[in-house]
Amino acid sequence: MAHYEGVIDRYREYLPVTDATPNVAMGEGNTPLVKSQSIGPELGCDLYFKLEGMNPTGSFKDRGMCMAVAKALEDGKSRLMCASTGNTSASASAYAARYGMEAIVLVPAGEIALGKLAQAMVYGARVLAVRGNFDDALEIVLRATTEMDIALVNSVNPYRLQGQKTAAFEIVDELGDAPHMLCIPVGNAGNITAYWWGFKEYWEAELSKTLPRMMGFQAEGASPIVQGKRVKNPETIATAIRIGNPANWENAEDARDASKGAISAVTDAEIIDTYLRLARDEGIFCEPASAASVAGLIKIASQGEDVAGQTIVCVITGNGLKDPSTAESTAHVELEYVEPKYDTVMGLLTNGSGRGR
Ligand code: AN7
Repeated sequence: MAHYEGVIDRYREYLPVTDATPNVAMGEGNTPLVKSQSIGPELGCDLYFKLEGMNPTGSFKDRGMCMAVAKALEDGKSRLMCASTGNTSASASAYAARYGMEAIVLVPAGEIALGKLAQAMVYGARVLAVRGNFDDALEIVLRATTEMDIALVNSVNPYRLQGQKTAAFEIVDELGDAPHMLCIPVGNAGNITAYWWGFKEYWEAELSKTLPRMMGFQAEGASPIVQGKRVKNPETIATAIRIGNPANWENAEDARDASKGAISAVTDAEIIDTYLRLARDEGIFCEPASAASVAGLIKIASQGEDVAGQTIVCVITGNGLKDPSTAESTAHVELEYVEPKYDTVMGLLTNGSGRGR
């Protein structure tokens, strides 16, 4: 079997690389496609989870970041910059560290999950905590990177989406064809765009027979595409997708319309229910934003969307370990403090009914 260090060497022929493009890699991609054993059977469909939290920095962002950093290096850049709800900054910081670049990341102050902030700090990025939201930060970054010689690595950088489309290739390579539906959370709408491009490219190359319907899900309090208008003060517990003015808005509408899909909203309560269910019934600990894809599928099925017998892939975009605060505040598990004595522990186990669930 061939050894690949990442998505650039594995899918080289489909990516905008030249002999001058360095192979920027630390094991991105090649993520597991795991079959659902509770939710899928309940809905009567063949449901798979694409576990993007298995990427090197714990989210799908690495697939596109390696590509963006490779092109920045090829272009002679020594600094990179992004605005981020957390995962993009973690990924950018990691690749910058590995390839000797300086990373400057702008994050919404107080609205980024602890694990993501920890990553940017430990990787050695310069972290600017903006007293505003993601949309404010992105506006500043877009302007700064046109005025200074700094590589912009948000998903408006076209190389990001080129790298991210490899996730669609992996799904088709593994299933032998595209699924009927792809369910995916939508924030800046880069990922839904990238997957659609990937599926189309394989289909045009006759590597798949069909195209999937692209089913995107936004959090209700941050659902500009669903509402058809910019959301000034986006709010959701899923901070990764707390975005009111998505950078890839039109591309996402194209993906939705061309694939006969839909972009709809799920509430925070639905997100958290599914977040806990994924962990407790499937063994999958994802971050809240990622649970939106599955919450959305459950919701549309309950509203009459016919999913029976279909092959469906839900993209689990990020690892649950990123957001320990949400885990603690939603799991409602009380620790049972106990003296370090065998008899006391045994007493608890034989008397008690077991708490937690
Ligand atoms: C776990 O890191 O926008 O629709 O700045 O972290 O492509 O934006 C993250 C987005 C879904 C939405 N799931 O993807 C950022 C950022 C997780 C995410 C999304 C994000 P896009």
